[in-house]
Amino acid sequence: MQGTIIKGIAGFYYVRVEKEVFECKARGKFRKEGLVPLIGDEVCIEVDEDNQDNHYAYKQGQIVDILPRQNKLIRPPVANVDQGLIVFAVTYPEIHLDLLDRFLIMVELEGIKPYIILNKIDGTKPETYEWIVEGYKKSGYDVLCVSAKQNIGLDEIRQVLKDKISFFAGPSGVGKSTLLNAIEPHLKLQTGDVSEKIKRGKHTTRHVELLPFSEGGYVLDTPGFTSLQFEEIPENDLKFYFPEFKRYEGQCKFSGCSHIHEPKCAVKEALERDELFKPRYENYVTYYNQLKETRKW
Ligand SMILES: Nc1nc2c(ncn2[C@@H]2O[C@H](COP(=O)(O)OP(=O)(O)OP(=O)(O)O)[C@@H](O)[C@H]2O)c(=O)[nH]1
Ligand SMILES: [Mg+2]
Ligand SMILES: [Zn+2]
Repeated sequence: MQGTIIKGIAGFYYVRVEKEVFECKARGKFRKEGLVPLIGDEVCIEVDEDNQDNHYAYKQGQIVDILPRQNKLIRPPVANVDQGLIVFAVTYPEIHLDLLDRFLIMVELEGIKPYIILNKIDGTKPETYEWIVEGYKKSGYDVLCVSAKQNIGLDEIRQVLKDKISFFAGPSGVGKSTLLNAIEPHLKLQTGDVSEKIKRGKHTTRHVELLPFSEGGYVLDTPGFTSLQFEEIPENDLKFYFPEFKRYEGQCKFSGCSHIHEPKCAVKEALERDELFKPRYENYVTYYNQLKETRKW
């Protein structure tokens, strides 16, 4: 039988085959091959024969094969997703554009469609966050401003989620679980106070799980993250993960232009004309230099 891994707990993988969920162990051969099953993996399972009169809540089985993956993320650890909703709060915790840009690169690297969700717009003046919305829209991203508390923008999110496999990611306390609860009240995901999270250094969401979305598709809640590293990208490839640079492809004087120090660079000229979002360009330069340094070491 073929199914999808919807969650993993303590060495068990929960595989959904149509409406039924099987509790499975992975065959030893995967460990030998250095292959770890991921949430979202399409797998072939063999159901144990002595399932008839067992006392477990789930039927037991074995994962015997993992089908080729469309994509794979390390954070959150998940395979075969269509899109990522990157959630930040316009108030508290404060938005770190560095973290947002790093996350966008990770998602672009895997060819996953990103959406930027700015939550907690209730009680915050648009002037304080509009420049971010403008900046990312200018960069070609879809940005949705929402409030889980006051049910603003939730229908737009529902439309985005319909029939797709989507994950919610972002720092701890931005309201990922609260948003999912507002969209799907039956989920009853645990949420927590931001100051408590910071004080105790604890994230409320502790594991990743694929949850069926009532209008079709799946959603994944994930634990918050505070930093992201991407060491494996050659610095000269970094530009490919900034979609806004594509508009100027072939227009720089030098082929293979890094858009940093070369003369007659179309990207730098566009920056002068205010066609690009400056904080993102600056992050590009920072990451480029970091990647170059890392490679040298
Ligand atoms: N004012 C306001 N507060 C919100 C909103 N959405 C969430 N919160 C609050 O933000 C806090 C954190 O919410 P969570 O949903 O636990 O955040 P999370 O992103 O899931 O955090 P982790 O699971 O730790 O990664 C809670 O106190 C929520 O009540 C919103 O739209 N407006
Ligand atoms: Mg959460
Ligand atoms: Zn250039």
